[in-house]
This record gives sequence, structure tokens and C-alpha cells, in this order.
Amino acid sequence: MSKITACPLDCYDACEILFNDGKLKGLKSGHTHGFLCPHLNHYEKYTTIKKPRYKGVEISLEDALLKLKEMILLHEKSEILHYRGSGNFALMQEVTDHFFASLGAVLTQGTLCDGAGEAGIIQGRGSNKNMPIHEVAKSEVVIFWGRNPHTTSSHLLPLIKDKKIIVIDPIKTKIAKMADLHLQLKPHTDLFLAMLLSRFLHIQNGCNEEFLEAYASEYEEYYELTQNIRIKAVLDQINVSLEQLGDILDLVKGKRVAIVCGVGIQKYSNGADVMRAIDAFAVMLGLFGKEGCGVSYLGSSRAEIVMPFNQKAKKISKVDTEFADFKTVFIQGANPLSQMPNSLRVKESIAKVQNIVYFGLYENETSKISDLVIPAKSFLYKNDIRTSYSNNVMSFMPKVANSDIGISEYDLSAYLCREFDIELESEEFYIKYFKNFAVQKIDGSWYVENREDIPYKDGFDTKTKEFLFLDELDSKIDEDDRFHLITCKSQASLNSQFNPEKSVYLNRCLGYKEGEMVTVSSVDGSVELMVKHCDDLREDCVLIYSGTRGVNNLTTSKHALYAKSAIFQENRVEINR
Ligand SMILES: Nc1nc2c(c(=O)[nH]1)N[C@H]1C(S)=C(S)[C@@H](COP(=O)(O)OP(=O)(O)OC[C@H]3O[C@@H](n4cnc5c(=O)[nH]c(N)nc54)[C@H](O)[C@@H]3O)O[C@H]1N2
Ligand SMILES: Nc1nc2c(c(=O)[nH]1)N[C@H]1C(S)=C(S)[C@@H](COP(=O)(O)OP(=O)(O)OC[C@H]3O[C@@H](n4cnc5c(=O)[nH]c(N)nc54)[C@H](O)[C@@H]3O)O[C@H]1N2
Ligand code: SF4
Ligand SMILES: [Mo]
Repeated sequence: MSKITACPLDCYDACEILFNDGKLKGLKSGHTHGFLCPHLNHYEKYTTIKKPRYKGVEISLEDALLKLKEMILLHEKSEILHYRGSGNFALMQEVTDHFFASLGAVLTQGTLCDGAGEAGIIQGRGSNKNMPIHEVAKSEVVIFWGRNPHTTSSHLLPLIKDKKIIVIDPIKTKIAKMADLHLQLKPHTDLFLAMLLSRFLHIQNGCNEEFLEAYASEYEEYYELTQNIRIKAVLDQINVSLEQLGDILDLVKGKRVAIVCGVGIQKYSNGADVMRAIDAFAVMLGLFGKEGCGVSYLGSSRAEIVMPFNQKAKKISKVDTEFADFKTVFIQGANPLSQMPNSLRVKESIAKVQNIVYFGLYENETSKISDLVIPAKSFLYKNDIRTSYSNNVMSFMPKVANSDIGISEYDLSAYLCREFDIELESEEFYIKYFKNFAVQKIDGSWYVENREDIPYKDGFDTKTKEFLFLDELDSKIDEDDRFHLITCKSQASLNSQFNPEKSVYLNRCLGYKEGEMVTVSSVDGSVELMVKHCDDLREDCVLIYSGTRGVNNLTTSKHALYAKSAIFQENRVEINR
């Protein structure tokens, strides 16, 4: 008999799945459009960890749990860190926070992902209410700005078939090749492009003045700020022509436009300003509060849901976490040795921890150095529920099959809570609790109650209800002539899960041979990788996908300016033979 569940992965699409006799298929109805991506099409093929182990020796699950309890008893509670990643995005992942917070241990805060951009959105709008991706179906023009939909969000492709497409990306991605217009701009210059677009829109009298008078009355001051940019010099530096600016404006003026942003634009210290300048362009066009219009980025997948777990605890950043300050570190759903920035720092810091516990599905850099490894149950074998950061759907994820391998987050927490005398409700209670936030709409799908399809209909969430424009231009286009590191998502992996890439991609013009080994280095470290050619890249860019072994030797553990967020493309790099 077939059962319905949903993909748990950290992905915009949050697909719904028909599970039949061990086979996974995309649900035909709703946002999944009847297809899944390669990760889920081959999900059962990836070898998971089958048995717990301690110091390299396989042990039973009972012994593993006892060991974990001993480790927790051994030290001060403040010397225990719970580090949770985003390997599984479903809501029940957070039940372990309840145990660790109630115990008095330390939790993490901040993000490796979208935080810089989100900070910019909140500064401008007063909140981050996302344009749900299904609204794009009603748009006439879609701008993909630092987003690679064929790789990271393929389920929006059926929505954009007959629309005008503009792509702003330093890589000639698949969507760029199909687009009506592609700007292959220099990385980290989007702020200037966005401001120039606002300026020329104003010059051409293309602004939505009625909207601006009501909800963004300081637009003349912002226009003045954009006049500080020297047009010709800056366009030359960012590799965009005046004609291209004009072409974009011709395509968008008076149209229903969706700006679909990805994390690519904001992996920089000033990522918030970049996002805010893009938002400002949307404001100048009057794109908020209307059907088929707006900015779609990563909203909070937890928006409008109040978590039932105790999560009040001391929290430290998950970007530059000083693991060495702790005696026991419990890592769940994460591969920090690969995915945190500045891997050399992470390695050194974590090596000083007495007890490292890894609770996950797959072997990886982190499981290898862990003292205690506890296999998790995959989503097929546990009860859960999920929401998305890109649409408003809530998907139920009941257990669809049985397995003796591993333990669920709930069961692990229930064991620990029992042993440490901490109150915890039943699993059923929590699932029901979460379901209470869902409402069924006429299309048959369940949605998170109170999440709006068209946010900001009555103005923004700032004190004045008005959009707050950037009032200073702090950024400069840096003239560093070393390479830009582009480190985005690969088709073959989900960050470090599944089939992470092994190469560095370079434009063949640079003269390196395919198959040759090169050392790529930054101020923070270096990595040796084999060269593959990719002529879709600019000549000033080095592409190393997320998940590639050693890529984060190159990245900084500094935070973005206004958020506890990582900035993976801040460092410039050099190549040596
Ligand atoms: N297959 C697959 N899917 C995934 C993931 C995965 O690892 N693999 N990861 C998931 C996760 S965790 C996330 S957060 C999302 C992210 O998914 P996306 O938001 O699509 O993010 P990225 O792939 O990091 O980058 C998107 C694009 O930004 C471009 N870019 C880089 N620098 C700049 C710049 O300075 N300016 C501009 N305009 N563009 C730039 C890159 O060339 C790339 O094409 O994807 C999710 N989906
Ligand atoms: N260079 C570079 N680095 C990056 C990025 C980049 O683009 N470039 N992207 C950043 C971004 S956007 C993100 S979101 C982070 C992601 O970084 P992480 O959150 O560390 O993500 P993954 O590499 O996918 O590792 C997740 C782990 O979760 C485990 N897991 C999967 N399902 C379950 C489950 O049900 N239960 C438990 N307990 N464990 C499970 C798997 O074993 C897997 O190893 O990486 C960041 N790092
Ligand atoms: S596209 Fe995303 S949500 Fe859909 S199956 Fe693939 S990883 Fe899961
Ligand atoms: Mo992410």
C-alpha cells in the first residue's frame, strides 16, 4: 500500500513523496509536480551507518546510549555543547534541543546559510516574510538573482515556462543559457548593480510613485545616495553595460515581477546591504503586496510556528564555534568538519574536545573523528512533519517502513530525558501539536496557518510601516586581482551528503590542463584539487562546490556584518601548480 511522506532535506522544494514498496516517487498533485531530484531518486542507494561505535569499536545501541549518559554525567553541564546542523529539516529534529537546554548545556545560534541576506531584509522591511514560490506562477517576469534553480530548486521550473527570464549570476548556469537576458557580472558587485537599476528606473520615471509615497517615502533620499556611484567607472568594473541596464528596465517596467534570490548574493560580509539594495529595487518598482510580485528568498521554515520545546539556553555562534571550550560536544545532523568555514581552525579546535559524539546518517569527515557514533533513523523510519523556507506548505511525514537500524531524535531524547529526570511529552503529542498549525485549503494541501501568500499588503513591519532604504554607501568594489572563490551548490550532492564533488573548476583560458593538480590558497589555508574545465565561468573565478573536500580550508570564520552568519565567498584565492 502506498503512503505519503515528504523529503526531509535542507532544500527549497520540500517535495512530497509517494512511498510504495520501497520505491520513492514525487507526488503528482501539489508543488512536487510528480518528480523528485537525483538525491531522492537514489536515496536508498547511499550507505548509511548501521551500527553505533565507541572509539572505533562497534557496540550495541543500548551501550551507545549508556556511554552517552556517562559522558553527560562526567562534566559540568556548561561544558557540554549541542551542535545541530540542517541535515534534516523536519520539526522533530529540535526535540534534542529540549533535552540539552533543560539540562543546562550550551546550544548554538546563527547560520551557515542565509543569515546575512535575511538581516538585510529585516533592516529594510522590519521582518522576513517571504514571497512563497508558488506565487511565481502569476508573474510575467522572473529575475533569478544569485540562484541556480536547475540545481537547487528544480520544482519551480514548471512554474516559469512562458515567462520572461532575467539571470544575474557570474556563472553561465543552465537557467542563464535559457534566459532572455543574462548578466554575467563580477562577483560581489550586486549592490552596485541594484543601486544603479534603482537610479535609472528613477531617471526614466519608471518608479511606482503611488506605492513609494505610501510605503517608502524616503525614496528621493535613496535616489540621491545612488547618485554617489560613478556610472561609467562602476559599470566597467562590474562588467555590465548601459544597454544591459536599459534592457532589464524595459523588461520589468509595469510588469508583474518576481525577484527570486538565492544565497549566492550574500556570502559576503556586506551581504545584508546587498540584499537590502535588491529589496530597494523591488520597492522602487512597487512589487510588494501584489499578486505575482515580490522578492522570494529563504523565509524562515519555522515562521508562524511556536516551538513546543524548551530551547532557552546559553547559545554560541555556529560559525566560529570554539569547540575547545567544551568537554563533550554532541553533533547532530551536521558535518562541521566539512561545512563550517575555516576547516583548519575547526579541526584544531575540535581536536581538543574530550568526547565528540556524532549523531547522523552517513560516514563523513566528522563521524571519522568522533569518539561515539550513533546512527540516526532516516526519515522513512520515523514520525515527523516539515515546513519549507520557500513555500507555505506543511507536509506530514509519518513513518512509512520499519527498520532496526539507528534511533530517532525523539527516542534518543526520550531516553535522555528519562535518565535525567526531564519532562517530555509523548511523540504523538508533539506531532499533533505541530499539526494544529496547519490548515487545509481547497487544493487539498495543508498550509501553515497565518502565513501569507502576499505579504506586506498593508505596508511593511517597520515602526513607521515604511520601507527603510540604505542611507549610507559603505561598500567599495575591491580591486584585489586575486581570484574570486565561488562556492555554490552541486547537482550531485546536498552540501556534503550523497556524492560530493572532488575538483576545482576553472575556465580553460587560464591555461591549466584538465586532470592537473593545483593548490588553491587563501589567507586562511589551502587545498589541493584536480582541475576540471568549465567555460561557463568567468576568468576571474574559481569554482569549488559546497561539500568538496577541503573547500572550507579557504573560507573565513568571520561573521557577516549584521548577523551571526557565515561568509563563504569573502576570501580571495590564488592558484599554484
Ligand atoms: N542539489 C543541491 N540542492 C541544494 C543544496 C545542495 O547542496 N545541492 N543545498 C541546499 C541549501 S543548504 C541551500 S542554502 C540552497 C541554496 O541554493 P542557491 O540559493 O541556488 O545557492 P548557491 O547554489 O549557493 O548559489 C546560487 C548561485 O549564486 C551564484 N553566485 C555566486 N556568487 C554570486 C555573486 O556574487 N552574485 C550573484 N549575483 N550570484 C552569485 C552562483 O554562481 C550560483 O549559480 O540550496 C539547497 N539545495
Ligand atoms: N564552501 C561552502 N560551505 C558551505 C556552503 C557552501 O555553499 N559552500 N553552504 C553552507 C550552507 S548554505 C549550509 S545549509 C551548510 C550545511 O551544512 P550541514 O548542516 O553540516 O549539512 P550536510 O553537509 O548536508 O550534513 C548534514 C549531515 O546530517 C546528517 N543527517 C541527515 N539526515 C539526518 C537525520 O534525519 N538525523 C540526523 N541526526 N542526522 C541526519 C547526515 O549524516 C549529514 O552528514 O553548509 C554550509 N557550508
Ligand atoms: S528537490 Fe529537494 S525537496 Fe525535492 S526531493 Fe530533491 S532534495 Fe528533496
Ligand atoms: Mo543552506
